[in-house]
Amino acid sequence: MALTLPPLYAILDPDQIKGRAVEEVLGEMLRAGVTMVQLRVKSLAAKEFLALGQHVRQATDAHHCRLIVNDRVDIALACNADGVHLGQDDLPLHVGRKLLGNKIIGISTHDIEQAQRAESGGADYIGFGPMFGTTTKDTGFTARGIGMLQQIRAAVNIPIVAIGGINEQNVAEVWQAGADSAAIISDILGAADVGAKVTRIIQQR
Ligand code: TZP
Ligand code: MG
Repeated sequence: MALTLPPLYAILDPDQIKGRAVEEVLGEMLRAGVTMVQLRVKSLAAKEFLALGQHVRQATDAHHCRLIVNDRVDIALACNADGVHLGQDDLPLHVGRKLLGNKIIGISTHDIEQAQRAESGGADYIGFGPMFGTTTKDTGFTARGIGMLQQIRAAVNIPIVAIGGINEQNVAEVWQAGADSAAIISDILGAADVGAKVTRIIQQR
């Protein structure tokens, strides 16, 4: 069955949380109504990544929130996540599908060709970006912008998660251009009041 994504796809990345416990920030997001969380971990050993994934799974389950694990099919399976998000250099989509069955698989894309390849290969959604300038990740790509997002929208039918430099101020524009969902890291994790930030974003949809 086709996947329906919520307007906000919140990304939980421990490296982007300063001076607070990851668990506490996650709790604020969930209480504010986040229903899809991606766990993005770039600097933990597999054992710690798994332990965090298991904790995040418990907390998200308690709030009926979906959990997607970034990069790692093994960790997604081990913590019973709803799916995985794979980049162009991660395990290929067909291998992820073989291992994950009908769990959710999202694929990062940066142009129309990648987007169409992900769709024809059976991805459940695509990530598309970087939409705007961002310092959270050195993507190696220039900002794609609203015009290119509209072209991607016209080129594929599966849900689109826009990512990169999206914040409370520009999120409405991204939805308007055809993104089903907006993935946000720094604008949420860096907010003084994470719950209030999430609420202000969700309320715009
Ligand atoms: N992929 C493309 S841009 C990006 C990722 C992971 C970073 C998005 O972070 P932010 O802080 O929402 O710009
Ligand atoms: Mg990746």
